[in-house]
Amino acid sequence: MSTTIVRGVCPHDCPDTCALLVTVSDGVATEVRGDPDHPTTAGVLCTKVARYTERTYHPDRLLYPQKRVGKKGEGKFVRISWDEALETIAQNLTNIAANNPQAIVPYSYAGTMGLIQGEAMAHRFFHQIGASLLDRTICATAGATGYKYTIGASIGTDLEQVQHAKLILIWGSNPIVSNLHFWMRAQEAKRAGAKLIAIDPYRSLTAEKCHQHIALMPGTDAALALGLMHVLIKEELIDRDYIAKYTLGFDELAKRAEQWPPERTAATCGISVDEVVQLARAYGECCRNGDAALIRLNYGVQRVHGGGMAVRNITCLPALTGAWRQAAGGAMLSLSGGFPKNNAAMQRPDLIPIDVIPRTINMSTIGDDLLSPASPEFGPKIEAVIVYNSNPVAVAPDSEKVVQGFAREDLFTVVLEHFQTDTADYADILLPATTQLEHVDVHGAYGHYYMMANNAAIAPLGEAKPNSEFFRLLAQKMGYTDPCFSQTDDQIAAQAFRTDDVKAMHFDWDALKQSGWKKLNLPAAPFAEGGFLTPSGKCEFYSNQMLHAGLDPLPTFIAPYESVASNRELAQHYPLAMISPPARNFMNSTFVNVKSLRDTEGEPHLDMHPQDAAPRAIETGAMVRIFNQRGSMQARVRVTEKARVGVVVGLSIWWKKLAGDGQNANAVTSQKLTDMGGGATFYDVLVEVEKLSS
Ligand SMILES: Nc1nc2c(c(=O)[nH]1)N[C@H]1C(S)=C(S)[C@@H](COP(=O)(O)OP(=O)(O)OC[C@H]3O[C@@H](n4cnc5c(=O)[nH]c(N)nc54)[C@H](O)[C@@H]3O)O[C@H]1N2
Ligand SMILES: Nc1nc2c(c(=O)[nH]1)N[C@H]1C(S)=C(S)[C@@H](COP(=O)(O)OP(=O)(O)OC[C@H]3O[C@@H](n4cnc5c(=O)[nH]c(N)nc54)[C@H](O)[C@@H]3O)O[C@H]1N2
Ligand code: SF4
Ligand SMILES: [Mo]
Repeated sequence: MSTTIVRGVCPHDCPDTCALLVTVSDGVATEVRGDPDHPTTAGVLCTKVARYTERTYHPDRLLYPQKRVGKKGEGKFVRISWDEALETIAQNLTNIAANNPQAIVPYSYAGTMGLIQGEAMAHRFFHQIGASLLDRTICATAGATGYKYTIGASIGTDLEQVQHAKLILIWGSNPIVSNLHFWMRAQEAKRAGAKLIAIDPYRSLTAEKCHQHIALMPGTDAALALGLMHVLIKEELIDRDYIAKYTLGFDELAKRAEQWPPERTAATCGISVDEVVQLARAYGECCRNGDAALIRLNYGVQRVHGGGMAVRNITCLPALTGAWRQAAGGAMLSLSGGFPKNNAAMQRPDLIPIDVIPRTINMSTIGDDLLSPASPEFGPKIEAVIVYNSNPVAVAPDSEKVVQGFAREDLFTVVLEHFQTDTADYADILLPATTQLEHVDVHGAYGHYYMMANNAAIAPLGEAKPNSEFFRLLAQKMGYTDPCFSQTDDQIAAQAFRTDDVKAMHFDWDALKQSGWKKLNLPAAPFAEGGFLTPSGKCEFYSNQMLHAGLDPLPTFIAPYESVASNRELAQHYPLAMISPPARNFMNSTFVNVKSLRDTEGEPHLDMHPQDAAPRAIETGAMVRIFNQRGSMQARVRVTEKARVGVVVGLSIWWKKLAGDGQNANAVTSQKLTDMGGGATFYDVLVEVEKLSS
């Protein structure tokens, strides 16, 4: 028996991007472990990925190409050859492209975060054919845009500093679930005396373990940040020297913050005046004492109408107090901007034909877009969708529309997948993709600063192929001759980062494959002496770029589209705010079909405060219908004070076909977009809840 250990990377959409050690015996992967030598992984994986072999060798894996024989959505397919599959796809796309290639739309997100199996060969292919572009907004663009206006780029506090912080605000983030290796370091800080404060409408697993939990209403974080500024400035808990040297627009900001006394802030956020004042003092005094105050804000704050502004306002705080002076202070959202990715070489936008000006489809409005007729504003009707690394029928908002769109008889749909997901049921051609154990990839990360290499540990199962190989073969079938379409995955990987960039320190793919990981060359305290990446080089309290984009150039509060305070008419029918953040044992909709993990989650639940449950005669264990003007879903209620009054919580994202009623939380979410970045507003939803009779 031959046993080897292969170096890999966790491919999932998680900030931690863990280094894996895969044990392979006689060609079979028997164990996946965290690399104990990788500084941020530290030998620890989450329960989901510790079970990666269970997912890889799952009896339901798609192992050969199939074509649809039943109705769309019915899920009936028959086996075909790869050649028939490629021939059918090439024919359909050629016919559509002859009329207008913009009728072809890619749909992908972060099933894998790998740069090769993500958007390298795929982008080259869609660029060459002249397809519509896809704006990948479903997760992070609102916050990324707000952060960029203020700080300049997605760069922040290094994860490897977190254990030195003395105060950590965990703001719209649930790291026990979604950022485990941050949580490990936050606990180290806690043991060394740090105070942890969670700011979250829900008493999440993380909030439960913090010293304090401030349960504000969803979508009100921008107001809380303004209230904190008010107190910090009024009580002179600010760093005048840092402000003078490294920020822009303090006087205007101070005038704006003047309008947000603790009373107004508390009323807007649904919290107490004391919570506002004490939080500002804890933060300001920590910075004043020269201790590190860290804000771990995360995407939970930005899935609402004013989500971009919320992130912007929060990221003004560390510049106001000089928290950036400490390496463990400052703020963390995404660290992806540290990586000198070579998108031009990987994705080849230069291949777009000169006579094509591609339109951009926003992935968060795929429901409406699939149902749109041709028009001068919209462009041609969508005639073909190629889905890879995503499960839109489960994850995209306003699901009823998404389903109607994918059910269109005149839409040609290709899905590349590991499993027959909710989306796969609507495919005309369903193709088997390899998992991370079966292909090569190169990764950056968004929660640490290591470049990472994934080696293939085992041969592809059945007839599965990497995404890159599918697009390579399709390009050949289409007769594309650019040499980039014959590059191997290793050749593509070698171009992933700019080899001459000091940050990547002469990136060398062969060396990275051997070592598994290498840290970027970045300063420990990125903004200790300014050096922001904004146009002014300062932290921009006042942003001219925002003014030009038609936004308020100063921090402000933008109310949710749907809340009791901002939409009284709607709230008469649907008085409860609903959020649907990630469940611990799922990764978005991935792993929902792994039985051991699904069994741990049980069934779709709705957490509801006793004061909201009692008037509806709902008790723990009752089945309820959650509904609004867009749709409805069923769940089993847990009456608990974990949900604050006025907010119900349904952890997500279930496969619809594995839920009793064939629905999930996206039955009620909306396609409205955030204030900036065109993001989805998953946590900006009003619903009503009623008990089902039996
Ligand atoms: N186990 C697991 N890990 C995951 C994922 C998963 O599905 N499962 N998904 C991955 C992905 S794609 C992402 S983007 C990240 C997401 O992980 P996070 O960035 O942590 O974001 P969310 O889980 O959306 O929300 C985090 C917390 O924000 C709270 N929240 C909701 N609305 C608001 C609000 O208006 N204000 C405030 N202050 N808090 C609010 C929620 O209750 C939740 O506890 O996690 C990644 N990691
Ligand atoms: N209600 C609600 N909806 C949400 C959210 C929420 O909090 N609440 N969160 C939103 C967020 S933050 C995100 S990021 C999105 C996530 O949306 P998606 O990125 O669509 O994430 P997944 O549901 O995990 O689907 C990824 C799919 O890719 C497949 N896959 C993985 N690796 C490969 C590969 O190498 N090749 C191919 N071809 N396929 C592969 C997996 O099997 C899986 O089915 O969901 C969003 N939707
Ligand atoms: S999902 Fe996150 S925590 Fe789990 S193994 Fe992957 S990178 Fe690590
Ligand atoms: Mo996400």
